[in-house]
Amino acid sequence: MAKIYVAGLTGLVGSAVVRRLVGAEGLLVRTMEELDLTDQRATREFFERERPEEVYLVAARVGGIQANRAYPAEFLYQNLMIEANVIDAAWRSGVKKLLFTGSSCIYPKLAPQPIREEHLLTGPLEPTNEWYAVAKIAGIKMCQAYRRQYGFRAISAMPTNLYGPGDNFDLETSHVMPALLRKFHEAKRAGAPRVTVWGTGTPRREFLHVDDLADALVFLMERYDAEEIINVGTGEDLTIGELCAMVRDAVGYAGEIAYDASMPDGTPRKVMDVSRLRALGWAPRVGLREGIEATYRWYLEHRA
Ligand code: GFB
Repeated sequence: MAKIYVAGLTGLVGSAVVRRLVGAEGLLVRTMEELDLTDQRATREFFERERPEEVYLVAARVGGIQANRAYPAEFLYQNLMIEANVIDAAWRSGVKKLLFTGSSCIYPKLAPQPIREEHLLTGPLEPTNEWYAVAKIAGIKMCQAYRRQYGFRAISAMPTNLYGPGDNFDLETSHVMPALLRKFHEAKRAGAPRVTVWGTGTPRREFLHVDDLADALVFLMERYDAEEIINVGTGEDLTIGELCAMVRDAVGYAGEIAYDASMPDGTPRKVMDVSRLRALGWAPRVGLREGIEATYRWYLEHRA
């Protein structure tokens, strides 16, 4: 029975991985208050003491397009420190396998679509999230370097945009899906004539339910062991305008949708080529409409 440490317990991804591993003996978790992963000494002492065998490094400072551009220093520093401390301490303490997660924003702003893993570092990044992206690319390179120099079995999975239970619904710092669910819900309750969303509605995005991601990460921990990064997604995308219509229907709002073009659109499109993961035998199970409806029910139960 392997001792498994999930770094990032309270986050969207961390809580989903813990849900997916529920019942697994030897599951090790710590809240940010219990263990600050930006603190090198505390992180090393934790690994020396607990000596986990498998590590899901899904702890990170994350946020939507506005948070990324509003807090560049924090997004770069906190993610760099978490990665450097955890990957190094894991190797020093004899961890057998570590899985690191990044995000599709690591790829060039104008990468060919769908985006293949080899498109990494082939062009300029999207300016709104370059700080976070550079930190995540450093994490990928650290995994690859520790594998090359020490034979450390570190793998890197790159998920697309995520959504689901346990998400951040703050309208300033969240991603688009929770923001839209909250905006349409509050407009319906208030009887507001329209909902204003950011940008132009024309960018395209791909969305993966976080429980599908957690399932894919457990699958990769068990079956993938290579230096190359691997994309995790559905391979399908839609415009933000189409997403607004789906969320409006799920919430049952009848008003209009207006666009605030003074807010950034970000990357025009970032749909993942998921053929590498499909070839290993993994596929998502949660459809987008079904996932949106389930997440809206979760929001209604937890919004207080
Ligand atoms: O989800 P989101 O913030 O992140 O925005 P990105 C996706 C698209 O939705 C953008 C539009 O074109 C936004 O302009 N949008 C419309 C909104 N209304 C809203 C709203 O109320 N809130 C938000 N947040 N967006 C992030 C990266 O980029 O993707 C992160 O910055 C990470 O680092 C994440 O990679 C997965 O997809 O544009």
